[in-house]
Amino acid sequence: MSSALISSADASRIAIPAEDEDVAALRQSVVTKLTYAVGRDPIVATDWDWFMAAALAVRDHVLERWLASTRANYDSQGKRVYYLSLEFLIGRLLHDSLSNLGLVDRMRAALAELGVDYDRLRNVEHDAALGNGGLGRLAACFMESMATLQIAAHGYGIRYDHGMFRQVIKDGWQHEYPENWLTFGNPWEVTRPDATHVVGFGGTVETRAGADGTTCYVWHPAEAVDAVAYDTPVVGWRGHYANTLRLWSARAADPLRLDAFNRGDHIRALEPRDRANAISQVLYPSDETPAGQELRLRQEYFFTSASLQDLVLRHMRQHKGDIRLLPDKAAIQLNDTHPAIAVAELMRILIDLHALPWEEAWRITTDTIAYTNHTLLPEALESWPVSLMERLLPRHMQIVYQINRLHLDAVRALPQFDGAPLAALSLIDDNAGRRLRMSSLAFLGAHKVNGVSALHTELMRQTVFRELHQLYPDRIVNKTNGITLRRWLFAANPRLTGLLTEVVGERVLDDAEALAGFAKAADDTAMHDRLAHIRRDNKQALARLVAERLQITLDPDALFDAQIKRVHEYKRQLLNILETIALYNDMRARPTSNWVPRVRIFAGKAAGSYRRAKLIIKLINDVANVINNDPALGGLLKVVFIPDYNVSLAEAIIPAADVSEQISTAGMEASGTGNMKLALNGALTIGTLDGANIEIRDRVGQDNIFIFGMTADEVEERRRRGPGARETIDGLPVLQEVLDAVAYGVFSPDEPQRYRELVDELTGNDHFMVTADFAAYAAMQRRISAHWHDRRAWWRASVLNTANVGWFSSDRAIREYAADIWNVVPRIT
Ligand code: 26Q
Repeated sequence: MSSALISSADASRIAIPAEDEDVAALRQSVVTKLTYAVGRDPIVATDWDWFMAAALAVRDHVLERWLASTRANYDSQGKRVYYLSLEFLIGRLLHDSLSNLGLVDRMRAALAELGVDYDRLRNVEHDAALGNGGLGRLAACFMESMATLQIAAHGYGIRYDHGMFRQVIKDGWQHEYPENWLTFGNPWEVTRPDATHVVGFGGTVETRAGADGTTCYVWHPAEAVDAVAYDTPVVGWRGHYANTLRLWSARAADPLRLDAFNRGDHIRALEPRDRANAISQVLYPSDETPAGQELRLRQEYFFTSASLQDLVLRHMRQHKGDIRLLPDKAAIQLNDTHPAIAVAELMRILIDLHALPWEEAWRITTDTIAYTNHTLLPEALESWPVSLMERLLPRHMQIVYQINRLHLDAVRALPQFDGAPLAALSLIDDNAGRRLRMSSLAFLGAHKVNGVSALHTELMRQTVFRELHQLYPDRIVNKTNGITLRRWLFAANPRLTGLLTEVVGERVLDDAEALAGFAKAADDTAMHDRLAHIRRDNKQALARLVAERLQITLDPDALFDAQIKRVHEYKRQLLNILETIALYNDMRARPTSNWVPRVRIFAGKAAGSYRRAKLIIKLINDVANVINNDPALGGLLKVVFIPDYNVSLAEAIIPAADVSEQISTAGMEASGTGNMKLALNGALTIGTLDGANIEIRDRVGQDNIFIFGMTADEVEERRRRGPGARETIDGLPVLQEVLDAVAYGVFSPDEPQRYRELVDELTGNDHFMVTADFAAYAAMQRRISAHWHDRRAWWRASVLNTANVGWFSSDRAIREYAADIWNVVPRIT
């Protein structure tokens, strides 16, 4: 040990166990980082300083794997996967990295010797919140699985200066504040100034006569923006392998207009810099209805272009400049339509820069690109005004028109389309001004298009992509989503993980399907007791968090019921809170009944511009206020809205949940992934036949999940028939009483009319079928309470949930993508 770096006082206090060299080495490297990278003396170091030092020490371990992996990829000359996503919702990395490297215990010991508490320290890390929700978290789980399976992969996205906004609840209302994860530095990233690409915008296209009578096109952009690469290693399970997440930051290629500066116009001189910087400044918070702002389109093209330039350059360097080999060496996956302009950009690169003929460029493009769809909501499908596209990306629009021409010509040549209207098949939507349909562009430019659950994929074939599917019946495939067990079980719930390894053996740590072995514990009451003990500990930890943040006391013996996800009308937090009010009314009316003590937990953000969703948050908080402070209840029912939901909060709530709320209007939730995380941790699902809920039911069994409500077909049918809410409510006095209470201000005496609009929607259109599903939902909640009384039945169902959801591992999902879409073979099979 070199004691020069720590004070002599420390040196004498710390006794290094001679047998544990690793701990000593780790401790030494933390101290070295603290001294030489952070520039702090241990005596005065803050938790943040220690965090940075620990993270940098861990990063050294990761870097070794990373460089070795990169070298191995290069030597193997194999195919690489490129995952293009505007969102990577990775959360914190310290514990995740240590856990995957198997270094948690050693780091804990090393820090303890330095007088630092690991658990306090891991909590000071900012979440990397570079995503809105499911789509962004899926990208993060997939990156981790690809590293675990040793698939050579690069994630490409944007290094937002400000990620998902910080949610603060004031007087029950949501307020949005900028998020500042980079302010004090990011220990995980490495800047790569050499990997800078220039991205053009606007300008003109020049036509030139090329050799042998062909025409060449030269784009002269009016504006140039530099994309600067920041790389973060993504280390897989057991630390054998690491991939790269490359995020682009925007800089003006020419930051200062010297002409203006020299005139003394300093503000104008800095305009190009500000215009460029704006591109990577902030993540767009989504309410799933694209706002169609120019800055968003600039983000999309910026990161797509930089990524394609980067991967083509890598390909040319590695494969002797033979661009024709691209489909054999690269698989590009588009995470939703956000990078759909990749289709036109790759065509432009191949034709304009590599002089390939159209047909060959098109074959290479479609063989290389695949596209994942995450939504069917018509209002959520991206389309851009043609006028905006022509102004910003003139050359790309020429290419798009040519793709469309050839596509429609091919359609016209087919006998079955003779005389059929082609409008539905066109890339251009003529209905509301001319707009480019990004989902159609992505579909045509891809060899495979996938949905994210079996139901969703089937609905894609029947609805949004009906016509295109008829034309290309083999193109749409299903890839049901998955989650990484490393974060959502091993790291989030170490106690349950310990029990599982004890019962089914260590192999569960490497093979999610081995969880099936846990089913043998389904009827073992001693095992039930141990599970109940673990759950109670987790609930107590969550109760501490809630007490600290909200000054609300939760009873860890109550049933914890959690609905944690973005707040959106189709996810139906409103259904949940209305039923909570009904339960409250009933508890007050029949105080001596054998009630199950319950906690209704909500967490989630509403897009800042989504008025209704924000009103629903306010309603939840207003209801919570009344219920939590009603002495008549004696704490039997509590409602909590935990602010600022993010990955770290999810990691705290999920292991503590008894019931998982997955109650979207059937046909509207593409998949859901929170449903998988909660079931994995043993929560019982109350849910509709929507998204992956259906497949979860198929695996855990009818008896171990609480399914209620209309099917997607029934929803469609009922919508066709027109509004039927009035009759439904008339037949449900319990619901009428709840709606009256909300409408007349029982929960908002300061503003009795506050919820008028919500109630009007429910009694009128009720687009999301809240009233239609209310009775079935309420009945199912009562069945859950009855089930809770039967502890044997409850824990049996819980065991069978954990045991049967191994299939929802993102390792399985990635293996399917690898085999059916990318044509790559994982080194770990
Ligand atoms: C689009 C244009 C402009 C601004 C923002 C957006 C935008 C951003 C994010 C639109 C949608 C999103 C996110 C969508 C999303 O998270 N979808 C979810 O994806 C999950 C992973 O497949 C599914 O499990 C969920 O069902 C689905 O809602």
